[in-house]
Amino acid sequence: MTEHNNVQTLNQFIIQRQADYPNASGELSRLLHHIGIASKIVNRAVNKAGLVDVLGAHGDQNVQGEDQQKLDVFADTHFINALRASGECAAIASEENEDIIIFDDAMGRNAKYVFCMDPLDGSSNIDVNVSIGTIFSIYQRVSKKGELPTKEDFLQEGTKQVAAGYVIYGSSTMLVYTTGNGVNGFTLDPSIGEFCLSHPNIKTPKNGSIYSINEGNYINLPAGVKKYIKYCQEKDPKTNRPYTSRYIGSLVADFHRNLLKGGIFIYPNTSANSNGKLRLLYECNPIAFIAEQAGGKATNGVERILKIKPDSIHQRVPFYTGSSAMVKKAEDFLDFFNNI
Ligand code: P6P
Repeated sequence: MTEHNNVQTLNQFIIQRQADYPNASGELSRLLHHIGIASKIVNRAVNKAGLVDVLGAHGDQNVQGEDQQKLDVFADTHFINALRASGECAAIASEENEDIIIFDDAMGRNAKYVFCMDPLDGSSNIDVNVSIGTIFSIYQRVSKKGELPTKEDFLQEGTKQVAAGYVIYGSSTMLVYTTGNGVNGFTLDPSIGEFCLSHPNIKTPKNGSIYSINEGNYINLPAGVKKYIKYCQEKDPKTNRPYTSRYIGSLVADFHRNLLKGGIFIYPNTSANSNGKLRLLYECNPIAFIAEQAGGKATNGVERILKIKPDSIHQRVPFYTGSSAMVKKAEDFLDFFNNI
């Protein structure tokens, strides 16, 4: 009996889950398998970032006007290659590319899915060894097989996601994803090069005592958010306050901690950014899908993130996500103080 016999690898899990859902297609399984491959390649580079010449800015800027770190471009390239190789992806919307990337070959034209991704989120943290992540979201295309994909394939409500997930490159590397039947977490075991099921059926606590927001933006925040921050800081043992402030400026790391321990993450609109900073398609929607599947909540302060009809692929939205009771409380403050 080897030590790994009682551990289920990602591939074994995908195949077993496919067996559980007879109408599940092999295509999604193959796509998820290739995401796993790309994640391992990126993980290897992230882990060696201090040793191999992949640190520092790439010299270009992405569509957001943000300096592209070399690892950003490395991650973007390797996920694109893995998705092309899967033969199951028709096109990609990536934070690192202004326009959609179309796989205009026989496999791509007949592929069933389109893919949204932030290939390396939090990349400004790369040089200081803070956890970073890949975030992805998968839809069935609405354009006809055999025809070229269009932007409409990507402008679908988040409720239409077929799968969503993230990879967190931290003290260990984890892949966390959902296909709409719960959330499962896999930890990479470097000794066998496999993601192994370590966090089955993740459920996030209804309440928590961690709040995550960049308080450096305080003066630019909406009144309701300012009041909610003060609420978090008041002393009230009955509601376990004051809460703890935890914010490391890497969405995947901040969200993942709160998912497991309970907490709320907020990136609201500010007087500087009227729609906030985070992008709907490849940051907020996938994280929202996971949050809801784990029993949590994700809104723009007013409505479900997953019900927002996107109007552009790099669209930004205000983002409140995590423990359902905490998100509801923050919304109550917004409702009362933003409308007085
Ligand atoms: P700020 C990283 O650049 C990112 O997109 C998210 O990972 C993170 O939550 C947010 O921006 C941090 O933004 O303005 O607080 O530095």
